[in-house]
Amino acid sequence: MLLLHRAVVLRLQQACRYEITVTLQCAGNRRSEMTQVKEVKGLEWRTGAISTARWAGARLCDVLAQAGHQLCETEAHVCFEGLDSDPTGTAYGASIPLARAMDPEAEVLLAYEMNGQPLPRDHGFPVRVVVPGVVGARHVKWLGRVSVQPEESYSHWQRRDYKGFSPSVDWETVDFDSAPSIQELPVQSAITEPRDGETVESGEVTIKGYAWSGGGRAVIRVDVSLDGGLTWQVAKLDGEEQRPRKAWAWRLWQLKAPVPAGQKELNIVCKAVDDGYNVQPDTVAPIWNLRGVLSNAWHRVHVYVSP
Ligand SMILES: Nc1nc2c(c(=O)[nH]1)N[C@H]1C(S)=C(S)[C@@H](COP(=O)(O)O)O[C@H]1N2
Ligand SMILES: [Mo]
Repeated sequence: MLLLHRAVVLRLQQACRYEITVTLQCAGNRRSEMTQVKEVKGLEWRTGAISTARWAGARLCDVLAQAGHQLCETEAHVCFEGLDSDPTGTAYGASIPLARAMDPEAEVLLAYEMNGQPLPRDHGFPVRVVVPGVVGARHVKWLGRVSVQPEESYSHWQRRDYKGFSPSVDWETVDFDSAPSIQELPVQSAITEPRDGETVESGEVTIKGYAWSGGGRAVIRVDVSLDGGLTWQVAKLDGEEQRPRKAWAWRLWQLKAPVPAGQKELNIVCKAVDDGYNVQPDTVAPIWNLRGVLSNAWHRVHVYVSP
């Protein structure tokens, strides 16, 4: 067990420093689109529950190795506790499998810097966990304790939340023990420009957005449609080429396309493909779930063309 007091933070800073760019996405990103199908429990996130930063810190695998842990504890999990607690006094907690934590290629960090500065308070000062390619809920902030346990964290957020279910499951019938906790997230993309309901100039339209996939899978293509998905054009991916199996950061993308003459409205759609050729589902109803997580259907915005 490792209690994170000042001396430990100092020791982490003396360990070998790693810096990586990682996108962190909340399981509830784009939940508001699920609400349009049927009511769900949770904050009404649109496309903004995702962000990307440069994180620096010590690798968790190095810290665990120093503490004498080995990969032979195959079924074990690394449990994290935050220093924050809910109104009942229970600390925030989550866990990841030891196998990921011990894998140097997985680059799990105990991060003390964000974008070259000490972690801001809101993002977990003094130390937070960064688990590249994995759902935001496991990136525990204000880290207070790390422990290796035979089972997953017993926290509410590991066992009674952040799990996916069939659209037919409701709060009467849900059995949280029947589904695995969300770890790696599925392929995702969204349009950030233009906004839904906006009026764009005739002639040419510029469409921008983000695309990302979990588990280090690289985005290999983003398809964009101006006619609701009948015809498609391939967007230009900006930023750096991603490392194979370590594509932790999103790709921003854009497409400049002529607006077909006489068009009064456009139904803009985007969808991404990752290097496993995983694609996004076309509509949200078949992936609806009671907690509104894993919402990754084609993203659609409807705009008007100025006459
Ligand atoms: N200690 C603690 N860590 C936490 C949380 C929390 O409530 N307490 N929320 C988690 C969730 S659900 C998400 S999506 C991310 C959000 O990270 P950010 O605030 O840096 O964007 O933090 C995770 N880590
Ligand atoms: Mo979240």
